[in-house]
Amino acid sequence: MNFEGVHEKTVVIVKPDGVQRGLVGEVIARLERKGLKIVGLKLEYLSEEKLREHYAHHVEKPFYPGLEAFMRSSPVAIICAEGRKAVDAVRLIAGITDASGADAGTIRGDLAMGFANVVHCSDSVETAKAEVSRFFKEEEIFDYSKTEYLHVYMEDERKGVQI
Ligand code: 3AN
Repeated sequence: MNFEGVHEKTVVIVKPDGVQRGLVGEVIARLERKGLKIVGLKLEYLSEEKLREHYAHHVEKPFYPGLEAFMRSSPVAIICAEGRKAVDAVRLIAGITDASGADAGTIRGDLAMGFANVVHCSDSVETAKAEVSRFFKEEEIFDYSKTEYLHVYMEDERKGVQI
């Protein structure tokens, strides 16, 4: 079986608000129902160093100390999901950053009210590659066949043909 076209990876982090509100299963269920394959999954307390690297674009912002404290207030659930155009697909499922205005039907639109917005997800293919390396060791990413893919994708999509 050739699943080349469906190997794009993205990282989803269920943030402390999501973990504390018992939404880990809800997030995973939404990813799975979409047809994404979970290839990495764990709980972790994020370190100050890792957060500074992850939120490098926000470190100088006035809200950063609060963001860091929030992100360290509980373990987070870190998920690596795989599929065709997975980065964009998950961004659509997540919804926009300020959850109060996120579309209904998205994780943030359905489950959050502001910047405590349940999930982080990679924002580009390039960022996703960096985040997979930042959050997962090589042996924590599982390469396995998912028979469901035979029904989630057309044959050409599984082969990586651009359509
Ligand atoms: P996203 O998580 O949608 O990719 P980013 O990377 O701009 O958005 O923001 C990362 C996190 O920083 C957000 N999820 C949110 O928790 C926090 N954040 C972003 N902008 C603000 C803001 N203006 N005020 C407070 N927190 C913010």
